[in-house]
Amino acid sequence: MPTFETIKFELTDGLAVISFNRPELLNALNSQLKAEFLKALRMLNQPHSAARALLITGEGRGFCAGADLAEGATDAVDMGASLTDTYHPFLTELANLNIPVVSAVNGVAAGAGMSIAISADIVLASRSAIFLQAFVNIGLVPDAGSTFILPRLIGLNRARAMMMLGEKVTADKALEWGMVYDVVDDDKLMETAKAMAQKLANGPTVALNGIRTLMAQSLKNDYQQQLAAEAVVQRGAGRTADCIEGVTAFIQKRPANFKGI
Ligand code: T3D
Repeated sequence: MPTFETIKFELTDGLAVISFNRPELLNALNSQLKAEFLKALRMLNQPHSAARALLITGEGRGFCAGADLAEGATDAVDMGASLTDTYHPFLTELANLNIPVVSAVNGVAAGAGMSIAISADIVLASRSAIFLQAFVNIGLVPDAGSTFILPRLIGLNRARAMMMLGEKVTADKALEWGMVYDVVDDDKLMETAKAMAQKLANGPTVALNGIRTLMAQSLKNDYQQQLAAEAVVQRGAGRTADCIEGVTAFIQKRPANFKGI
């Protein structure tokens, strides 16, 4: 297991937990953190990985304040190149994971930090969490996937307003808008998020990955294409030991014991 400094990484009972770990700067993304996050995600994407679910959160009072503005944020920097070289690799690795991803948003999620938070399959927020499309406040456009994900979650009108106004959105408002799955009291966030992520880690991994795949495809397919995609993915899920176990457990009126195969 590599040693990380700017993230914490644990893998227990099939559940991987990545915590951004620069709490004094609200877990702002410097080069080292981006590289370590990428490395951890690559480990999870190895065929032999024991991980069956991933939980992402932040240490301290923030989830992630986006790009570290103290690190090279000058007009001499080519920010397009910075995105393609240092953000897109981890965002792509995250999108390509074949396990479900939960984010536990424990505080402010701003800029690219918000992009990471809302790219999870299930977003849980603490009641004091804040979502901020901070980019416009420093003269930038939203990036790290925000312009793809956010309008799909909350619609064009709200997404555009968040992006143009650069105002903080509370967790309760994010819930009302459909940006997060649930909001829980601050002191219950990690317990709730870990229980949810562990349930996914104990689940039928092939089917869960199939759901990820189908949800991603539904963003671009028409109805007939999506029906065809469901048939392909269901063929795979229907051939797993977990499907046999699920049906057998139902008939035998007992909880299923999924193995992820
Ligand atoms: O090339 C590229 O990298 C392009 C990619 C861009 C992607 C982006 O993410 S652009 C957007 C970058 N993020 C921001 O603009 C957010 C900046 N931060 C804030 O607006 C506020 O800090 C927050 C609203 C997030 C939180 O406010 P508050 O009052 O709760 O905390 P604070 O006091 O502002 O911050 C606490 C500390 O964290 C403070 O340091 P200090 O004074 O205690 O030494 C602050 O400077 C530091 N901090 C917060 N955000 C960042 C940061 N340091 C570096 N980079 C940050 N993004």
